[in-house]
Amino acid sequence: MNEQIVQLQQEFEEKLAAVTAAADLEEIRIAFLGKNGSVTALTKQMGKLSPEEKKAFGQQVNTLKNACTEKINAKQAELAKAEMEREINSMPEFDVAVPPVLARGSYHPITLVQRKCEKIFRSMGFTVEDYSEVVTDYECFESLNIPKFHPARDMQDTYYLENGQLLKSQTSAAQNAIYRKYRDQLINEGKPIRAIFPGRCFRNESTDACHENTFFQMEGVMVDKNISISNLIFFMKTMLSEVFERDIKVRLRPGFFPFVEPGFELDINCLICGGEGCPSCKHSGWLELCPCGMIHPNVLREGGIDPDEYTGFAFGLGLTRLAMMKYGIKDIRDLNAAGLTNLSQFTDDK
Ligand code: FA5
Repeated sequence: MNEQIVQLQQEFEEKLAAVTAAADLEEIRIAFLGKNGSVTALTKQMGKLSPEEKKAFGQQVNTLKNACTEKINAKQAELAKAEMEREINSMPEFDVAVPPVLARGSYHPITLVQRKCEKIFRSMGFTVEDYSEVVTDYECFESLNIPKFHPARDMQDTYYLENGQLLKSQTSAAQNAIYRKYRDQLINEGKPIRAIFPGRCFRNESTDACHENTFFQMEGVMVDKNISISNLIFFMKTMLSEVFERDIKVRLRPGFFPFVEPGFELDINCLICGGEGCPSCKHSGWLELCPCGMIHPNVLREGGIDPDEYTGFAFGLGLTRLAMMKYGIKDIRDLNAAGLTNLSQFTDDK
């Protein structure tokens, strides 16, 4: 082998063996294999050689070049591995048995209010029902005495699916199914129907401080012989005094809903402004909270119940608004905004 090549190889080996950092390795690469490096310089000598010498010399230079490249790459991998081991060894000990220091989760204010209402109504013999968010036109409107083209539909425009189903605009959409589920017990065993069904509702709505396009209601129905408006008022008063744990000013005024007759609007004195008027109550001092009324005979009949024999009441509590009043939340939109700092302040109220 050419003596110059042998010497260069030895020099390279010695320098490489002394390398302990990636930066030094790069210096060696440039010094030997770079544009002006010593191995590259060897190729420039080839012009002076005869064709035979050139061939042999060229092969030796190439072998040296490849060997240097391989050794540099291997050294690079070795240094990276050593660096990673150093990092791992310098990490603090990790004890999997130590519990993580994380903030405690909390229930959403609507969940808290819903659970509270469920507890109150359960204690009065009501069952708690679950119902789909996607319903048919029949469930949401037709069965509730709201035929097609009835103007009452205008206030409950909602989101329609291509198959004609819709996202329910009111929890009343479950009424028909509840009557059908329990009517045999009512008729054959004399057990009154007492059910509540909380759920998410959807409306095509211009949002403001007290209107959202997605909100919660809680429907309640009671059907038996001789149910009257006094029963309705009793249950509404009991529910409100237990939810708020103090006296609340309420007012009952006539209201129209095709599925009740007579129908009422139950408003509560706005607890955000104390009745003086603010954006949360549309500056009226009162907040529409719980429309209600005596179930319309057509609706009972549609549910398979004879309205000449049975009567009942129904109400549609605005759960989201109830949560606003209970916790002093001024803008309904904060409840859907997923601001965990705001929402988590209700943690301790189980
Ligand atoms: C209804 O939805 C009737 N189904 C209620 C009912 C049931 C009446 C049974 C009679 C018998 P209304 O559209 O008014 O009614 O809504 C009921 C309550 O839901 C309102 O009082 C209000 O508290 C709440 N609510 C209605 N729309 C919204 C909205 N966009 N954002 C937040 N809460 C709403």
